[in-house]
Amino acid sequence: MTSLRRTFTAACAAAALCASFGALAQDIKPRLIRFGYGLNEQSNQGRAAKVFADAVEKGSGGKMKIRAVGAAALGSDVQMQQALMGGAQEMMVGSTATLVGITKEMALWDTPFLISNAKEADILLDGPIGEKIKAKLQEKGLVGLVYWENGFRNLTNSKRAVAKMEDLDGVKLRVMQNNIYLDSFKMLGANAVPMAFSELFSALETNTVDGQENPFNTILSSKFYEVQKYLTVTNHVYSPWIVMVSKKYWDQLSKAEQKVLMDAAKVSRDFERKDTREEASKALADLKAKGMQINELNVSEASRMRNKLTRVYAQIGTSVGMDLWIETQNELMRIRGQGK
Ligand code: KDG
Repeated sequence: MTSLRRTFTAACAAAALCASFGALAQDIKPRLIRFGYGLNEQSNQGRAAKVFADAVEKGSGGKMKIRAVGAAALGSDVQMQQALMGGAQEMMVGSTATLVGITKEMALWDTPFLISNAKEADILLDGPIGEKIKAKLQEKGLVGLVYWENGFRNLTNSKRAVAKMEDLDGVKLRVMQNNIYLDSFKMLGANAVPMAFSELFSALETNTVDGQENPFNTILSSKFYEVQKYLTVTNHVYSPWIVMVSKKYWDQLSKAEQKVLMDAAKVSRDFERKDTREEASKALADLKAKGMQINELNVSEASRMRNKLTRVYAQIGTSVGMDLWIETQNELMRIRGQGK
């Protein structure tokens, strides 16, 4: 090809690119999007919300703006889910556990001891199984963009160190508003009390409940160490968050605007997982320094708890469907086989 022809071809390509950016830019209108979340601004959830907001503004040339509102100021997870389904709020991030009443397949992520590490979490959640469950939300007026990491959950309480399952007998333990969590901790002997996260600190402070279970990050950022003396490392379940858009709002957006939100969501997901894992790796030492009495279940007690908790597996398999349950078990075997 002559150099003149190459120059002409390059000029056409550049013009086409400019035209497409131009069209893209025209397809992006000035928008203000409310993004609600439940933890405080200083938490891992709050930090990732800011990263998401910055990425949306950058990706839209400043036209689309996110107003991130934390500390459940727009409502609890359940209230925000309703607001998104009704079109009264545009976006949120919250626990998959509180979505089970809307999309029963979300119960997969409540399975005790299902996921053992970050590699398994990322492959399952970002792969076909996580996508399949996310897609189910659309039937209910929600669009799931990405999963963030809440993390591995651990037990705290104000009454005693939990060295064996029987130490949980009679402990009033707050759990998320989710039947698997409720049944699991009743099975362990606790007096499980479903409660929204936004009510939890004051319930612990007033001894309305004795304990709760959450990842180290949340125990730290929500200052539970001020009202909880004992922390028992159980890692009993890997808990995801999910970033969602109201489908009523999503369907009004152009393809270019939807791409801005999805691309920004992926940037925030990668940041959030790295940030959460870095914070979690230091959190135990921080919590000890804050005065918490920390113990780990020994191997025999941990396996007793695991054997007891796996009794909910049949309930979860029925809830999510045996095909999805078996597909998940096979995928985990495949991932674990890779590690050998
Ligand atoms: O809004 C806060 C919740 O999304 C989240 O932290 C859920 O782990 C959770 C809990 O215990 O409520």
